[in-house]
Amino acid sequence: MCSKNRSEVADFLKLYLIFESSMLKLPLDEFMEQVIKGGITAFQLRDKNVPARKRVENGKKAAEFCKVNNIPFIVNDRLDIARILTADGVHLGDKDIPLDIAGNKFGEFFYGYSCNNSDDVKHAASCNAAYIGIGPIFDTSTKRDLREILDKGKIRELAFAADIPSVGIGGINKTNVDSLKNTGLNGIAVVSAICASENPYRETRILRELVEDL
Ligand code: TZP
Ligand code: MG
Repeated sequence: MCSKNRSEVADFLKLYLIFESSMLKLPLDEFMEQVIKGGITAFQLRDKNVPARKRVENGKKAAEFCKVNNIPFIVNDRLDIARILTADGVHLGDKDIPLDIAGNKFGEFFYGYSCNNSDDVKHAASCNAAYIGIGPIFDTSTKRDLREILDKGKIRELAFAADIPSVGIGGINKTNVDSLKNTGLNGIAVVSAICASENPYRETRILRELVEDL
């Protein structure tokens, strides 16, 4: 069950790092040290470009860093991997194991749900999702089969459509965070801006400062 209340969730969504090991420019341990020092507030194991065995191995290391530093550890798509790694949360989308079924069967996690329209938001709310991801906000090459890019009006509409904390996702980096002000988002989720950086500490630090003004 989600042991976090609404305001704790809203807080940890500030700077939500979604991890892809294939993008890293430095060893995993060093990367984790840097992003934690830089100020990530949540971590998601996505790591879709490596086989499951490697994903679990990377996840084990990353989860250790998160646990010691009190950072929520969330697994994308894979409830089996979430269980193996004793994750705090699981993030699902419309193509994954249905949120309602997962929530009933695997109540040990809190859930995040990807939303691109108001039906998605209604679904997330009816399944008691702890938070929603709203996007894509900008174009990005990180994800294939990208859904429709949302304009600021739509982001605002979805962010206010349900009383669930929300995080924006898709192509977000230090040059465009400012444009998300007053959209009602509680924070940003990024993959390449941090994972592909030569200096993850600096990048994280800059993004963390920027999101304080959202
Ligand atoms: N869902 C919507 S866009 C996206 C996901 C997982 C990828 C975001 O990656 P990046 O590199 O931050 O644009
Ligand atoms: Mg998914």
